[in-house]
Amino acid sequence: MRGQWLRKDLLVSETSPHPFRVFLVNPAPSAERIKFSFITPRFLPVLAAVTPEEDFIKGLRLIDQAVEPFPLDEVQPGDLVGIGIHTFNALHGYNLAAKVQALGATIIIGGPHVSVFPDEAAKHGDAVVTGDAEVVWGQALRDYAAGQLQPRYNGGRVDPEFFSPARWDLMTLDRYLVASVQTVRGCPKSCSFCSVWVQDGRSPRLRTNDAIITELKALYSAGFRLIMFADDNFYPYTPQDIENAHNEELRGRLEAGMQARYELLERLADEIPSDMYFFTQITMEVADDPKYMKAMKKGRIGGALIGIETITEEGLKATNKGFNSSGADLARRLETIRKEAFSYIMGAFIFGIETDTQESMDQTIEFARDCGVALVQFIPLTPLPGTVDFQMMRKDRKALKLKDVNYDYWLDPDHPRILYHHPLLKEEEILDGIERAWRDFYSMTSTLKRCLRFGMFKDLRNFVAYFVVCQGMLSRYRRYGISADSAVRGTKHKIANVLGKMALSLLKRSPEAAWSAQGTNGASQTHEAAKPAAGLQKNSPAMSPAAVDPDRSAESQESIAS
Ligand code: B12
Ligand code: SF4
Repeated sequence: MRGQWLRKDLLVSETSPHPFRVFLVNPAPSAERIKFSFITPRFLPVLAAVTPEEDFIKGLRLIDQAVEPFPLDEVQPGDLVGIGIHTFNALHGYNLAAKVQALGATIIIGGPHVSVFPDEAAKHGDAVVTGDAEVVWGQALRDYAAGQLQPRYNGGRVDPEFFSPARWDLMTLDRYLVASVQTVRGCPKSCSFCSVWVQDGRSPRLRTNDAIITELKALYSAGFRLIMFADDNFYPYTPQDIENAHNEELRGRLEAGMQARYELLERLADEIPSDMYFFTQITMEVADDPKYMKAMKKGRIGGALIGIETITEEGLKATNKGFNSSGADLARRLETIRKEAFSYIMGAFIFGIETDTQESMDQTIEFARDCGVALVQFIPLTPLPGTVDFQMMRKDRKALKLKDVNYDYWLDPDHPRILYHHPLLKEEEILDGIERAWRDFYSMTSTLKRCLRFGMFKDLRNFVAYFVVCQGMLSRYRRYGISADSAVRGTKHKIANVLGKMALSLLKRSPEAAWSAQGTNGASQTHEAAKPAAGLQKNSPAMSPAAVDPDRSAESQESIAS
């Protein structure tokens, strides 16, 4: 009921849509804010790009709470606030929704968590959007303007031609080290702890290469030199997948998909300036595909997150990850990738798999230290909503026994990091294993040894950058893994901010005057009525914070990088 009288007042008839402002927000804890973030939350500029350019939208503002506070004092009755949540920031999103609703604004909630629990999200917002929002977002806004907002919108899985470029001109880009660009959605695998294949599907949807290249050029002009391809799996089909295709039509489709990948990698090499590098997420199967590895190297894919998860055969079986290797073959594959494809592997490991033991954790720590990966993350196995693990644990059909079967841990800010009883390990042992693993890998000694092994001392800038990133990983991501920064708690601010500034100054360039050379009006990287650079879609008017709060505008112009 909150705020309803205000909306009733404002919602007019279908024929005369009421004007309103749109805020889009990536919620994050506000208490321990750090002023920089590793990666841009892509949904913000993507939704901005598909926000219709209609007179009833008075302004559009993007807020990433990981790097800036939400401007509650600017919200007016009748405004519309879109909140995007994944499981780990759902609670922050719901809390923000309550505050904003009390001010008379209307709330629409979307994001991966909503697609799994629309009923839960519906309790906190006026409407929820499940699935991809590229198509339904505009509809929801039009409905709202006409006073006919529906409680549910299902965006489904849109075809790749609807994947939208992002409105980077509306983001405060000097806060981010890396920009995220999506090239594919979906993954053909079916790992038990992952919700990607359930939500995004097992048929990879490839974005067009033209759209990708145009967006990369614009980001280059904005100063980015590192891009994350925010893909579930950058290697959509293996030669085996193509060989095993059960009919010609499917085989043709998969082959065309791979052809498009090769063309993309070729174009990265030919059309994107050679000091821009890319990293992504990929399966280790690529080690057995020399042609693709060569193409990745040429396309300057400098690194990728590889889900190693576990070094044991039983662990791979328990997670339905049989396409990974264990033992000597695992070491061989990683080394092949490092030599043939890209130097920087980020190995992602999980502790707490039902077959894990004290011994296997110790061996994993040792393996990680010696296997030639440049970065690691160790996280506890956590049953994510929408995964097979979640379903099985809730039905008590797994060796890991939930402490409380109906406990919605994401709604509890103090939930334990280990949510189950493990058959072979105590909770403290798993947590201790994780802590030791991070500290071992990122200790000064291990880091310097890796620098020596990879010959990093030859290039001072490279060495310093790597060292800073390693220390940043330890201080910022030790407890919750590498993240969108939207769920991180307990990080030491000052250290993280200093390291963030150093990393930004080492790895980014000032936005070129080329924003204007690329056909813009030369507006700087503030929200201030910036026109999109080439490849950035022209759209709804950006709200100028300067118009509402001069102090904030000054803050947004202060360049962390400089
Ligand atoms: C790239 C990526 C990362 C990167 C970068 C994250 C970033 N800042 O972008 C890295 C590696 C850092 C990362 C980390 C993590 N990630 Co991640 N990540 C992704 C990935 C592959 C792509 C994200 C992306 O940019 N998508 C592109 C945008 C456009 O899509 P989108 O965000 O889903 O938004 C669309 C819709 O959801 C919807 N929508 C979203 N918000 C809103 C809001 C409104 C109002 C509306 C209407 C619609 C809407 O519209 C958008 C357009 O269609 C996704 C999987 C995926 N395919 O999305 C996983 C994913 C988001 N990550 C996930 C997880 C679990 C994590 C980690 C917790 C893993 C870990 N333990 O380390 C961390 C931590 C996250 C955190 N704490 O903040 C899960 C979340 C699952 C869940 N139930 O919430 C996903 C879905 C993958 C999975 N395993 O299932 N991730
Ligand atoms: S963990 Fe990786 S390989 Fe497995 S289903 Fe998820 S995205 Fe695909």
